Amino acid sequence: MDTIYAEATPSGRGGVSVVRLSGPEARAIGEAIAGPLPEARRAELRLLRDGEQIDRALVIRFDGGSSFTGEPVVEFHLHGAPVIVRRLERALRDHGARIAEAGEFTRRALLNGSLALSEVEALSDLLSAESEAQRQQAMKIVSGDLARWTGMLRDRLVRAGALIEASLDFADEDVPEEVPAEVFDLLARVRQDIGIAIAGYPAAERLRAGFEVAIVGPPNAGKSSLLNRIAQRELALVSEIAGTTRDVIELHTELGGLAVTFLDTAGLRETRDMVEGMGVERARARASAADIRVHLSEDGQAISELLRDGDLVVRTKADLGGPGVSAVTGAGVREMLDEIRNRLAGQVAGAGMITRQRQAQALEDAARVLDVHPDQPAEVLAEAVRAASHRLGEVVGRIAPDDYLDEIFSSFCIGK
Ligand SMILES: Nc1nc2c(ncn2[C@@H]2O[C@H](COP(=O)(O)OP(=O)(O)O)[C@@H](O)[C@H]2O)c(=O)[nH]1
Ligand SMILES: [Mg+2]
Repeated sequence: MDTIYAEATPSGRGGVSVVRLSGPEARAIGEAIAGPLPEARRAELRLLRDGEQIDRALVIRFDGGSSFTGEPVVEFHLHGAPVIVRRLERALRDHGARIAEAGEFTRRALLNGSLALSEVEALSDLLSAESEAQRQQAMKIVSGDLARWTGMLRDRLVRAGALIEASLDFADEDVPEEVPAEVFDLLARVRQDIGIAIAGYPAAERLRAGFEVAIVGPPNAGKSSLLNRIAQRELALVSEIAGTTRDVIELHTELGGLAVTFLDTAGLRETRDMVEGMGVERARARASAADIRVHLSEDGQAISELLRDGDLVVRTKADLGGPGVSAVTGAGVREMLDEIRNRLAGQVAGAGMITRQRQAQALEDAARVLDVHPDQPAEVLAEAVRAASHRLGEVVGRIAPDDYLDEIFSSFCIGK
């Protein structure tokens, strides 16, 4: 196993730059550059040298088993300047370390069992979180809630397994011992909890992915103007000519803690213009896939072919008289956004900790193998309990196919 290094802080000038060194030679290389290292997990100032003086830096040593990667790690907290970082990195290379790949520290943490697969997945979500709700959701898993929950279910299975084994041990050849009722009670409770968790998956997945809200309506309703009002800048072209908007224009934003993408779409109408027609088709497709549609018009009519439960029907150009919103004055826009936010929050109210298909699948498998008839022989029950426990272990997981890991780590940066 190579000893790897990378700058853990963003490169550039700052208060401090942290360079992390991890691997079997970390301690030896650290000592060659910093002299005797401080006690584990204690920060001390050292003069770093490599033929010449490099920097005075805080040095922290972590031993294998109690570091982020699970390997011996040395961290150097340098003065924050790229030239200092580059000079130290050269010294590390000269002592045999190599630069880490993107996500390689985390990959080692997974390999060495100091992070579970679900924690790595959540870490990737945390790093790409754009909203408060996404951050909170990822943080729950990073802090181990999912691992604790599956651990609790597995404890129940262990207890059930022990009860089954005991009944097997005492079974008389002729009179098979009854499997105690507590076993079926335990298994039923595990299946029930799994059912609840799976039911919360679609909502949690949507929270993780973020929401789409499409603004639809006839040409010239003021859709692009409303998008610009929400964006507080001129994102979309506005004109009094019908058919101005053709592509779908996206505004990524955070709405009361939720990640929301607003879509401005081409006005829906029959058209002979081929390009506008393509825009209309695109508008229909994106709008019907969105989580909510805002039907915008001057007369308060919805586009009936796209109207679904939970959509908003909004009158606009209220500044010209009548109720509704106005993109010109901004009247009513705040209230409309609050309403959208509440409806989206309502859609994810039951969000649980299961955020990925992979986890939901493992849970479904566990529930399925536990679905055994009480009349089955004790050996069959015991095997079902073992198999279910194994599936539950996969939810949190240590191993995963390489291509799955490659995909996850591709979103990490070097130094993570
Ligand atoms: N008075 C008034 N005019 C508006 C409002 N919103 C849009 N408009 C005007 O309506 C026309 C069409 O606007 P636009 O945003 O391009 O509509 P779209 O085709 O639905 O995207 C433009 O001339 C806008 O200036 C509004 O709230 N009040
Ligand atoms: Mg438009």
